[in-house]
Amino acid sequence: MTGQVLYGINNIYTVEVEDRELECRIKGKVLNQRKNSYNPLAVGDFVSVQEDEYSQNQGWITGRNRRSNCFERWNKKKKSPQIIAANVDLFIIISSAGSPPFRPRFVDRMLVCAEIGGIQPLIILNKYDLGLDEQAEKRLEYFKQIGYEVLYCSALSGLGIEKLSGGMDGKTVLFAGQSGVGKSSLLNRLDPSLNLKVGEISAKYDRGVHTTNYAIMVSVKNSYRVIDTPGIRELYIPSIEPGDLRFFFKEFITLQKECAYQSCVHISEPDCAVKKALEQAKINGDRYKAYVDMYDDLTQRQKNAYE
Ligand SMILES: Nc1nc2c(ncn2[C@@H]2O[C@H](COP(=O)(O)OP(=O)(O)OP(=O)(O)O)[C@@H](O)[C@H]2O)c(=O)[nH]1
Ligand SMILES: [Mg+2]
Ligand SMILES: [Zn+2]
Repeated sequence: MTGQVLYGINNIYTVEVEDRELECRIKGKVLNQRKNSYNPLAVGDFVSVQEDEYSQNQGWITGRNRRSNCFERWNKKKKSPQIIAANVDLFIIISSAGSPPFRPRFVDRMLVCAEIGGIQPLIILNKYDLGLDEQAEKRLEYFKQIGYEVLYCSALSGLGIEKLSGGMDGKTVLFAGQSGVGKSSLLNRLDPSLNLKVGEISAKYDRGVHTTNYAIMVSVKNSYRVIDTPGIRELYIPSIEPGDLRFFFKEFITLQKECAYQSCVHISEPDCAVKKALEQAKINGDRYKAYVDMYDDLTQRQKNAYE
């Protein structure tokens, strides 16, 4: 039988098989691993399962199907890739206008993860009821300008909820972002019967308290599925070649044909069309800085790996 992983806690995976949920463990070392990842399975994975003969609603996972896509991050502590979710149609990057403050560079990193994973992204600015400063507004406008969809929402007032709901119809959707931005609150607003746990905002640090502690796929009103995930503290992009990072910045793609060197990474090369566009303020300076930060991080990571 084939099923889909709904969630996993301590190596026990709840797998949906037809209209049942089986509690499964992995049988032996059967999962063919592409690379030495931190977790063998992720929410959304399609797996082969064998029902246990002796106990009800329990089973064994004997294999994993190939993923159509996935959201992968670099786990710095474990020095290995970590797959957060697999086989999703839409990657919703959730940010907030305040509490915690809007962090555009976090969004930049998430966008790169979505692009690397091959998943269509959508940016949500939640807590719009708290108001938004001009600088943040401009940065969001820039995301739109380079071709990303941005949706202003408020789980509190209901702003944007209908539009969000409509855009998810028939899809499997990933909700990801920092702790406290309102991922679970938005889901509860979409379907109050979900009754997901919602946390406070730490007054001292002005950020969430990591309320959701494992990723879980839920069905919403029989029309779409959402994977709610724990807040991400620090996001490091997957370990790609530093020279490939430029391909995951939408606005560089057309420009870079005009760079003097085909291999130009737009940092210190002469006659660089991206740098020129940056000087003319056609490229957002803060987003360019996010690019350089990620590039430096990847280079450093590669260096560490050889040491
Ligand atoms: N003002 C305002 N507060 C909101 C809104 N959405 C959520 N909140 C509040 O933000 C806090 C955190 O919400 P959660 O839904 O737990 O956030 P989360 O993103 O799921 O956080 P983690 O599970 O920790 O990753 C709660 O106190 C919510 O009431 C909103 O649109 N406006
Ligand atoms: Mg949550
Ligand atoms: Zn260049």
